[in-house]
Amino acid sequence: MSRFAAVDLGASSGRVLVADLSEGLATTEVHRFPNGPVRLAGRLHWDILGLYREILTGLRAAGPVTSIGVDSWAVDYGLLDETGALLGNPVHYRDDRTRGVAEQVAATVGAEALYEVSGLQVLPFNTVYQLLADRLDDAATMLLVPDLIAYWLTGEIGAEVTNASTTGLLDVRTRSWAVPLIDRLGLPAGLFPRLRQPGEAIGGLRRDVAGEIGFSAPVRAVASHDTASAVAAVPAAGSAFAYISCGTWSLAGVELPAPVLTEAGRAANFTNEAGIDGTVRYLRNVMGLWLLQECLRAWPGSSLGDLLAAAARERPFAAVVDPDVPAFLPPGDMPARIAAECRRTGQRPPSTPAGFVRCVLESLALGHRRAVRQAMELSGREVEVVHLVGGGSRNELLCRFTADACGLPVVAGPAEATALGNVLTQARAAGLVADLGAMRDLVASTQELRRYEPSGDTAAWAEAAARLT
Ligand code: LFR
Repeated sequence: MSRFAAVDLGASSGRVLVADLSEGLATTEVHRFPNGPVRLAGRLHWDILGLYREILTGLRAAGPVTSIGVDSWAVDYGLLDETGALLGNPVHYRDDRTRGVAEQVAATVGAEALYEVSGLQVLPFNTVYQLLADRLDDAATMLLVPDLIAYWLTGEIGAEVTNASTTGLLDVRTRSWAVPLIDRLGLPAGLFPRLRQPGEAIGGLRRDVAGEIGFSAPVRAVASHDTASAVAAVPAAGSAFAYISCGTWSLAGVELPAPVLTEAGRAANFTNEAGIDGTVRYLRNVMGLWLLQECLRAWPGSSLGDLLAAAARERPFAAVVDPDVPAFLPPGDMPARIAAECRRTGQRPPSTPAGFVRCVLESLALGHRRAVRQAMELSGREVEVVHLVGGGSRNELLCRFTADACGLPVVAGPAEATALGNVLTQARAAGLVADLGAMRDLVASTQELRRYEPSGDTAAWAEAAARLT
């Protein structure tokens, strides 16, 4: 058997994809479903049971497979009580319950001390800050979202390591739970289950689950942090590449053999997340297509295709903003916030949706430029090409702007890099693919990719970049 199923949950949509490796890498998306926050009693949640139901629907549509892998966005979790029952509904990372927690921890434990151990960038929603804001009285186990889904599918408890590296509680050097740090923060070390490696078998489907979907199959750990799976499927040859995994977020950086834990990297908020095979994903979070998604939500009935076509005709650099200003993080009226940021920086805000879309795409490209350049400088890694993968690779204007802004060729695609990384990790464990290099070669030779050469208009982009600081 050479069919594998990937369950891939993104922050705005989920999908179940089946890949057949009997000849090349043929993929079918058998089910896609929306994902979004549910505001309940003033708190932003995920609809975790709704997602679970959609996953079962997708697996039923997939039919018999060799194995199943689950990945999702990072940092968010469910708490189990000692009987294994879910305590409460997982909270969305864009909820504001962690306001001020990172600052408190920095004041008590020290931001440097945290970075020294975990190598993780400070984002207000890192698991560590969420746990400190949470009620843990009845909690026996903390499971990150893919681990929670795998638990519901198999009954087996564990913590996959690439995603565990986004908690802020994993030792980046040893890749084990940072127990002294966990103790020092006053968190119960017992919450954190045994770590699993990508490729490791998790267990067979529970009998009732198999009954519901119509077949049984083993569930295998993959790089369960979606970004780690996406990076595993970057169609790069060699090591002189940067990547941008561009979806709701843009995760931009380089792949390294070891963490970089310098003060300069910490100051630039660069993160050392665990990649497949002991690699380090040295990257920065850029606000990503969230800016565009939230603008579209403010303009009901608008067509993205029409807006992009109109944005291409707008005047270049009429207004650009730093895409990473914290005000853009929570859900809300994005055009109004962008307009406020334009005014704050002495620029006239766009006056039409097309103007806003132009502003968002140029601003994102500038965010990509900054992150790719910093990744190169801080790590010393040479970069000849930028691989832009994920849903954003379908956005031609964004790809073109990114090539121009970075002054580097951009190879765009595959859009489903995360799901491909997921299935390829399973296929490798089944002995169908040799190693990470072979996984990437297979993506490069089977998936449709587009190449964008930089226009050479570097002066205009440099001038616009200067407006961000
Ligand atoms: C991308 C991602 C990022 C993480 C953010 C929040 O989907 O996983 O890597 O920083 O979502 O979990």
